[in-house]
Amino acid sequence: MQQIQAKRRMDYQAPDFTVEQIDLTFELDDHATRVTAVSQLRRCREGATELRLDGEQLTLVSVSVDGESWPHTLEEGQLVLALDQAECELTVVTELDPANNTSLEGLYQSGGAFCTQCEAEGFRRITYFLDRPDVLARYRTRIEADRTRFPFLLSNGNKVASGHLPDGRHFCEWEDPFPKPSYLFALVAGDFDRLTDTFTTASGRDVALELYVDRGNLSRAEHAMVSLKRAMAWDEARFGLEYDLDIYMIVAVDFFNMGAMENKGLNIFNSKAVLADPQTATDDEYHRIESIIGHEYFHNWTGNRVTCRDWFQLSLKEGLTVFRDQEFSSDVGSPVVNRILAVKTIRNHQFAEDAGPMAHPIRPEQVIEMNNFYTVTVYDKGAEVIRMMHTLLGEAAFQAGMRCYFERHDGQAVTCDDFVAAMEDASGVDLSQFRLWYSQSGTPVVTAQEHYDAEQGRLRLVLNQHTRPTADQGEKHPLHIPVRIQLIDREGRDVPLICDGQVTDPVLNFTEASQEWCFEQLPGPVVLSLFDNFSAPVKLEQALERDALALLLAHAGNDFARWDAGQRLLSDEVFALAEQAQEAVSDITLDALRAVLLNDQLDPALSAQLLTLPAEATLAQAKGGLDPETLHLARRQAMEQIGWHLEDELNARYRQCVDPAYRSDAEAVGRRALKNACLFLLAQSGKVQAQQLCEHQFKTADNMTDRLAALNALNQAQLPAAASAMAEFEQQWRNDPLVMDKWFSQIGTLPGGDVVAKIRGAMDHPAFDLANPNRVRALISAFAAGNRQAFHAEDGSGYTLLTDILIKLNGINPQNAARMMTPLLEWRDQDAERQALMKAQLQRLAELPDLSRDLYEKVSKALG
Ligand code: B3K
Ligand code: ZN
Repeated sequence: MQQIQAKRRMDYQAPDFTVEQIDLTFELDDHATRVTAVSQLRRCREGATELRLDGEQLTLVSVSVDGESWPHTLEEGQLVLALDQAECELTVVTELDPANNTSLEGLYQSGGAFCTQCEAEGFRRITYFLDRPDVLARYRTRIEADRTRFPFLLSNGNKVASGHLPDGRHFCEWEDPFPKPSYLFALVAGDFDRLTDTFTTASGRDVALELYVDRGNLSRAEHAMVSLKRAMAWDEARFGLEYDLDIYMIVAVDFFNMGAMENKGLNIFNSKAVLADPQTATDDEYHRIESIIGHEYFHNWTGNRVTCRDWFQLSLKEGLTVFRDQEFSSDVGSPVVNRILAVKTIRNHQFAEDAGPMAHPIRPEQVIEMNNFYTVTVYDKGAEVIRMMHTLLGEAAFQAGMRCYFERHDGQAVTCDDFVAAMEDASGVDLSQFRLWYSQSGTPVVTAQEHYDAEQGRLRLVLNQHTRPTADQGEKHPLHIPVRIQLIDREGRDVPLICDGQVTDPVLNFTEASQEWCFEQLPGPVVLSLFDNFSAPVKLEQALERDALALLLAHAGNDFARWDAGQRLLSDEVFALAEQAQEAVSDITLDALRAVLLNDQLDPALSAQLLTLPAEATLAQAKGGLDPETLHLARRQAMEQIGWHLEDELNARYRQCVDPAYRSDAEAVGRRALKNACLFLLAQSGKVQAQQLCEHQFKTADNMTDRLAALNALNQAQLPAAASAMAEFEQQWRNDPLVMDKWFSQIGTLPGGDVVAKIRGAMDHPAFDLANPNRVRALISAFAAGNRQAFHAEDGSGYTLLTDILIKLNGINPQNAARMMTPLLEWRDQDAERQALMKAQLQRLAELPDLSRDLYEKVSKALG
């Protein structure tokens, strides 16, 4: 492996030159697209004499300054010019080959249409440019293309001109009045169906809304449009933020590396994050679409109007925008279910990242390939950090902080520190220690000790915090951790929090390595619930007996705390089974679950979550040292017993939740979730009646949620009817790749021994395409990240399979390859034999002659 130098946050320097205006002309052609970029340059540092422009995978045609051909050199990909004027006009002409661009960065083709992806550093694959987020320019874009193949020519901003050209071609010109960094540039050219609508902003401006989808898909675009309007209204109501252009466009494409991209006025979406109808998309997908549509829309202010100074500040826009999209989902849906989903992401994926070789703070210190840092840490832990500030400040002061942030920084490229300063200044809350969350990686472990004094009616609570050294950082300091707590008595009644004779705030400010609190005037023994609503992204070690957990599950005032107690109870059962400390799930837990099933006052969506066991990855994070096979079998055993013992209650609840016909409202969604959670546990019992119920639901379902849930229940319980159901599903959907992704994922997550062979077989299916990230992730990531038992098979076949695919993808789409390799990085969690097998595969990657920067960064860290 050759060495590649990392870029460091501390080395930031403001640019010597900036671009105030850029006029782009695209003469679109499959293999020879010509791009003419005319930039108005201004020198920002007195005495600067050299202009260095980023460029990758470009054919340079010409360079001129103020109309004259200009001498230049190419050094390590950069275009270097000597320049000593304070202002000038630079013209660069480049040629591109979009049809052969499989990396899906820069300008490429998706199903015959042209589209772009420029974040983080893709604009440099379009022209030589100051491709950095602190260079903000006004863009004018002219697109020329064949009129028949590409009737729609789109770019950022407002359309200002269009017309015919010779040879069956036409053109459009777009102007974006808002200065923006190059990563927000977008272009689309293609033939689409278009769904149009309008939105009137709070101040009375009409905005045209346009959603472009592949021909024939119009009926699957409604939900995205409804979601967009909902998001626009929500951002006005909750954050006081209005849309700022006359048009907002969304284009759905099939080949896309992530969910979507917030380009100014022209979002480009993965079709998976747009298209939905009840026959083809599940309730979870409807929810995800609404959340991604919201997320990209919210970026218009948090990301676009105020952007990042440099890429180390990525969480400035991503953490904040995830927080905003979570709040949106929560305000328009179920707060507790949305909180649960967010917490699962942290416990399932982010804790693992923090414990592995790619550990980094939410504001990373060094980066080799920026695309590797669009992580659960930057995004989701970043959102938790914003949420903690929200908890410490309260909604009103937090919103005052947001207003201060926009007043100070609208139109600028700023840092995470600027954001925290605005919050601090607007609220008067001291966030100096809190800032450490931006620079310190790792998951704090908080240990709780409780000392109850019955005579005095007092509880002394001692909290200790400790963050273990991480791969990137040896020394750790105590963090400012908000701890939301609650006390209940043995009858489940809320107990007031009294310290020093005063009723105290339920959020404790935990700032030292060890700290204590004393709660007085207690009516008797109490149960203490810590980190209600997951008030901080930490691991908690608190010895609570099962009966105390069951009490919290039944009575905690905070719904999240109920779920969390239930998850701890269930985890405890799985661990005891895995360690053979017990042979059967305890009655306490069975009774607690029975009570959930019998309680028809509970929101069914919450009941469904209460009945779902923690994922294997979450269990593995909570307790190291169990081999994946043992853990998998113990979890299965727990579910089998629950299904067996609670059969009657599960069946009864199932029947209560059956709706006569499909409905899409939240209540119906909740009932479907509960019904399918019951079905899953029933199937795990392995009983014949359960199999019949699954089969019946599979055959008669009038929507994809129910159909897929039945299929999944059959597969996960390895019931004999699974095979024919899989065949039937494939028959029905073989020509619809987005639906086939569900089928591929079912194969990827199959339990049992021969899944690797089945995956290799599925790769030969006509719907499979290694160049399409959706297909690859549906099959391969479902396996590597979601099927621990098979991925970690003792013979190493899972590791080999993933590596075989990574080797192929390294040459096709390095960004996707790097994202998919994560499960292979975490070899330290495994036993010695598995470690050796995993490292051997990492070594195979390391020896690739053309190892991409994306994979290099991860492989070298994993082996380092
Ligand atoms: N900002 C984009 C992500 C771009 C990823 C580049 N590898 C989507 C989002 O977070 O909204
Ligand atoms: Zn984002």
